[in-house]
Amino acid sequence: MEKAEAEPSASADSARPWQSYTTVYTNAKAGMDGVDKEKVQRTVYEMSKGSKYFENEERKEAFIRQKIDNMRARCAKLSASDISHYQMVADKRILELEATRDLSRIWLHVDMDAFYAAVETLDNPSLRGRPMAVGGMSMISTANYEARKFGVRAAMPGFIARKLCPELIFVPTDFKKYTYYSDLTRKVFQKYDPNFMAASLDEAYLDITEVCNERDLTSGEIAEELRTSVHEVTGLTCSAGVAPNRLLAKVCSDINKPNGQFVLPSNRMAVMTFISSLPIRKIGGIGKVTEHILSGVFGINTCEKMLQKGGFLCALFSRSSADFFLSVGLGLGKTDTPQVRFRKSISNERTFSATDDTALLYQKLAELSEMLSIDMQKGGLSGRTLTLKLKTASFEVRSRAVTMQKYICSREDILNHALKLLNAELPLSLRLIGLRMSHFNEDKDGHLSDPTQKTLANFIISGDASGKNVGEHSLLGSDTSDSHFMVDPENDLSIDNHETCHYVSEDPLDSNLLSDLDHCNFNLSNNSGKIDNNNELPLNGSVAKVNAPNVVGCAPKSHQIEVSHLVEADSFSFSEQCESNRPDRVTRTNNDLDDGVPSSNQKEQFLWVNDYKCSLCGIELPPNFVEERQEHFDFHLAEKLQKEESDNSRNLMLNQRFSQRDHTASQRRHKRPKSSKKEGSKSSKKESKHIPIDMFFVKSNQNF
Ligand code: TTP
Ligand code: MG
Repeated sequence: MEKAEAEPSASADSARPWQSYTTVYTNAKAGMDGVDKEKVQRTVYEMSKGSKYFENEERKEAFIRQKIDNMRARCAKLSASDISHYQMVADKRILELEATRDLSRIWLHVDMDAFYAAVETLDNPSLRGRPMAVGGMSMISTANYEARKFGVRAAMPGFIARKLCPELIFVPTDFKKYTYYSDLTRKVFQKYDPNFMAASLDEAYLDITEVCNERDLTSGEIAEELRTSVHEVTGLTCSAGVAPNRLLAKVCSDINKPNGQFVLPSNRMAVMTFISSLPIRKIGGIGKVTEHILSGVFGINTCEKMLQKGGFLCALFSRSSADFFLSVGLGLGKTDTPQVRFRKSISNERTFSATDDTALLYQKLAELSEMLSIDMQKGGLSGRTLTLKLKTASFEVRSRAVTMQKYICSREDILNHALKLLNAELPLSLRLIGLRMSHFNEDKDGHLSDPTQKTLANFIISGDASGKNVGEHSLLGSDTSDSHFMVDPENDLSIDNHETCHYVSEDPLDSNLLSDLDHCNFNLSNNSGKIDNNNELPLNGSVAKVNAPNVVGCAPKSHQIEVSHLVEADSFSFSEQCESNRPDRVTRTNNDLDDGVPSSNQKEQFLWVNDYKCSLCGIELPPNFVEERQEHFDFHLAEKLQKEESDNSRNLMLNQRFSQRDHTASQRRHKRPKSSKKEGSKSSKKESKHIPIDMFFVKSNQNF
């Protein structure tokens, strides 16, 4: 096994402090090859220094550096026999992974070029050839290729973009327009693969195996034809990548952007040659943090090195994370089209300049509610769980959810519930609001479902959940064997209706680490481990109010288990050797923190029989449906909270009726967990009960 470390650890050069400020903006997107990276880095550093964003980035950087140092120290401690053991583990695993290679399918990934910018240019041809960005001074959504030459790119604050390119033209976003054009492109995609997988408004995966065979055309010819057709229908250009799996197809579509394509032949030699020198950051699912860690600890910069350092990867990472890295080294990716696919949640969000102006925030919320309602009605959907996402002025991300007893879809209903969630947080200065609706009124076959069916309440009342489901689904065991180990950035796709959905990077490290950092509120520890069963519940709903875990500088003891509605925040830890079903959901086994109590995501795993079927309601969700599984977990949690609350009320009434009032009250006072200030002021009459998520699952697990 080669030496683990190959690169010096990142240390700040005091003369050029921006060099250690590794923002996302320096990662080249298509069209940014000739950009002076150091100039961009320096400008971003100077423009953002002292801001909240900057402080947040610095915290992340410091944390990553610390992680790199820790992991290097752990590598150094490996004995010769450890090293040879893990090398054997890696060699065996590589052989097993190789045996899963499937070269029988032809996948095409199509991605529109500078999508929003191109649509705006169609509308206003005078923009053609001039550097322009869509968005405003606080944030830009994308930039055209002329602007990219200056280092201007998506998700960059507009004021920094203007500094990089003083002539930059700003055009405000107009989502209706983008949706319209997106729909047009999808009509074209459908002709080549009726089951295409839409990954976002402007990209999709198509299995073109059949169409190539039926029409006796090469994949390159089909790609050409599809791109021409998109152009004819929309006036917009797109780029395409063809490869034997989706992971590689996505990499390929970026190679000849804009308005180009790249075909990777379906043979092992071609794949291995292609992958050998490919920078790891090109792989969907490997983001900034993973890149830094792999490079800083192991000197891994290219996919090929994943195999060379396989022993160390197996030694330091969970099996699932190591599997993902090794599979990247082999150029493996998903080739199947999921047959059973649940309709996704629908969500939207808006970023704006930070404001605490309540009227303005209400207005944003109303707009979001309206758009969500339109999207839902378009798909004939009603939903029961509404999640409000907030990003505060200091970049703390919060998520609050309510589950209603009735399905809703109207603007008024959505807004009504969203306002309750928002009002509970105000006053607050915000820079982003998002809304997500989930738990739609249909089952996996698209049939309307009865919200009262198969609920946690039924489960508790009948006491029937456990053995039956386990037995019934043991036959699914084979499906779960190795099918879920790979991080699949295109998992988060919609298939049913090709609805737009958020592309969620499933970087096994980034998603755990960064989001935790993003969501970490450093001053927020007194609520740790508590889910507030808010007494101010809407009449017909329950609110699960959860804080993201604190992981930096305020690492929680692991018995202070929390659950977050954000998948990522619920799945922290990457550097430790531990077992988990998914790289992005690895469990915490840090010896410093571990007190033997399972973490919340471990508990969530307990929910799934054979890692496939919900033991509470029988719904089937493969492990790679990360977001859906998180939502499903939330759903049961909300149900449980709701039931607990109604039980509490009933008990209270009974208690009141059957004397012992004083005695009971004094006992209750004694037992009541610490309430938040807000609750304390409002729950003097009503029984208030906090239900930590671990309590919930300890109870439920008894039935497993
Ligand atoms: P991308 O496909 O990443 O970017 P793009 O289409 O603008 O440019 P290209 O593919 O040629 O590199 O994203 C598609 C659209 O999604 C983009 O036009 C705007 C929007 N978007 C955001 O709103 N925020 C973001 O951070 C990103 C990356 C994209
Ligand atoms: Mg694009």
